[in-house]
Amino acid sequence: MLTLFHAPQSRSSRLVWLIEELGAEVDIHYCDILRGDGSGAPDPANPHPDGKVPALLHEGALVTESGAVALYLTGLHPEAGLGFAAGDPRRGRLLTWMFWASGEFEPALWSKISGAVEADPMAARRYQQATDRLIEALWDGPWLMGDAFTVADVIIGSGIGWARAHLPDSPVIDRYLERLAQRPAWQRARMRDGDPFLVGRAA
Ligand SMILES: N[C@@H](CCC(=O)N[C@@H](CS)C(=O)NCC(=O)O)C(=O)O
Repeated sequence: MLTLFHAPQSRSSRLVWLIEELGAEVDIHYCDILRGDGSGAPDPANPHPDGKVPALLHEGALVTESGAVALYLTGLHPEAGLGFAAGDPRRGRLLTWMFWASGEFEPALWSKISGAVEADPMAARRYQQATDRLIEALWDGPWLMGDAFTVADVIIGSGIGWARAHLPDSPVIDRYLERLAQRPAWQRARMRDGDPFLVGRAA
């Protein structure tokens, strides 16, 4: 049995999307978190050691960190084709994108949001490198790894969507977001992201 601890409109939303892409059977435990504006509070039922989301429980085993949760779920569903098995020559590139997302891309975005890019030349360089790499990779498309839609598109694509205003003007990025938004799993995930009780009432 798999349970995802998820807070609407947070970093765990991308895992809800991934679950839809994979067709995975995962219970979603909707929980509260402490938000950036000071609202909310950690949910005592959430097993994440810092009270954050996402957290995944699989038969009692805990997985945290978005990239780890995403690769874990993808590995459980090879039939969905969102990852590559060990030995596949494309796997190295996929893992590179996954670790680039948390090691380079997210820090670069935060340094733009915080204003560090304007104040610190190294932060500016890092931001430039990250955005250049992204646009170059998406130039041919349709996905980060060409014709293969992968778990990296879910993780990085959701980050792009969230931080679009902090990325350069680029039709390449905009067209990529449009393609992502056309995916049925993305549309289903948007409905599932919020509290199911509230979504049910709205429908
Ligand atoms: N590196 C972590 C970051 C997780 C994270 O910061 N999640 C936020 C939601 S976007 C959270 O749960 N914040 C609550 C808190 O800081 O207590 C990951 O990607 O899994």
